[in-house]
Amino acid sequence: MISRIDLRGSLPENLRDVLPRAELDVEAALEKVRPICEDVRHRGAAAVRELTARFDGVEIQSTRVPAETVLRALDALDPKVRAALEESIRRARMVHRDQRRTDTTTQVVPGGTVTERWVPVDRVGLYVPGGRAVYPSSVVMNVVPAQEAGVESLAVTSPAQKEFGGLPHPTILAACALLGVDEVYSVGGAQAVAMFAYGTEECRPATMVTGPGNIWVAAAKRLLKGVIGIDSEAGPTEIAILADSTADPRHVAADLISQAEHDVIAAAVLVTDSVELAEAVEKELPGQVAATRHSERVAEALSGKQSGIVLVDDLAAGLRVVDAYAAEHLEIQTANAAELAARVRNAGAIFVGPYSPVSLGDYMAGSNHVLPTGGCACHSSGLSVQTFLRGIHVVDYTREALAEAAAHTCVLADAEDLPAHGAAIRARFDWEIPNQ
Ligand code: HSO
Ligand code: ZN
Repeated sequence: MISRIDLRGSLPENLRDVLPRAELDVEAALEKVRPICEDVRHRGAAAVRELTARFDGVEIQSTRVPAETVLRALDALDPKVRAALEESIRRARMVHRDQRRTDTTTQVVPGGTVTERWVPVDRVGLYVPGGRAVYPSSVVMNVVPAQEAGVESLAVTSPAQKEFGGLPHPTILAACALLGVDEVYSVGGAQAVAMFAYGTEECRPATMVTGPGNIWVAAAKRLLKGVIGIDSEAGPTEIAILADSTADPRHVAADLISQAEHDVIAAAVLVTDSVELAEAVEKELPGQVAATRHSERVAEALSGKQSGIVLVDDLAAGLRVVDAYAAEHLEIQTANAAELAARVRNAGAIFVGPYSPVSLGDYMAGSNHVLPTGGCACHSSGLSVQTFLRGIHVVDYTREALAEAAAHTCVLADAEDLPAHGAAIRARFDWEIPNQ
């Protein structure tokens, strides 16, 4: 069901290469996505509607969902789902509100200050996947940080669904209504990213597009980055668990299955120094997989080459492995979990101890679940308030403070053979550089 990778003995130099990982060929998708984006650029909403008919199999009159339809979706929402979404929003708001930045002013010299001013981007397009994956929770995870950052204009897009008359899934609409977002589009795939990048008659261009999506969305983000700001390109979901002999194999198996449930190419990796735990998890998996609703999908994900159980000599080696892997989600299920977690350097999010499973983070912990995948956690973070802010340096020097910096500035300008830079300083002092 799940393969074993035995790294006992010494760890190889090219650790990352020997670890299981899903391959997603975004480069290959670029060629298919390029004409789609060009079409939207030149023909606007008509192109978006035609592409929706071609790829989603549904004719839509307008790409924009009427605001009343968004609001009305709330009436049909199961009250239990509503209460759970409200609690999810409340917790996410608590965490993201605390991420807000305050401007800082540094006095470099008397009369010379630099202020870092945090300014939200003007308008954000948020992509929420549809189709097999209907994730109202992802609406929460995208919208809450943008709102807490102070973004004024927010638009959500999610693929048109045939069975809902070309609208996005009603739970997605209801989640938008709960969050106070009434600008919603029934557009998915690469054409959604192009719509936000270039704008159409029905949708104003956005400054930035964020949110997870399939390979076409990832390719369009890569292609249009620069025309529009993007967050990271989200790939298939991954869970890594670092566990020792104290971990409960039933929990470990359940957690691996929980993220394998997302996709046949989702990755589930257990790293352990305990052969007994590895064997117990291997024994536990078939029963739990057979009993789960999406057992075929889960079985395919677990037996794929992107998943596996990695055996290591000790937890120090385990730490090196999980750092090399840089998982989207990392659970630590060991005796001294908090202490080990503090030593991890690369992970999208870390889940500490037996009572912090990834599923909690997906919905209710208050943390964000839009996280870097594919090893990008070694250089990128998940969505946060920071994603939607820019830090602008505001430089304010008096004549005296400039005079004090003039000589050094002119020396560096000359050293770079850029004398006009120096002249811009000297002009202010009748072309005389004050002596140091
Ligand atoms: N685990 C997914 C997010 C999600 N799970 C949404 C359930 N719904 C990627 O972090
Ligand atoms: Zn999940």
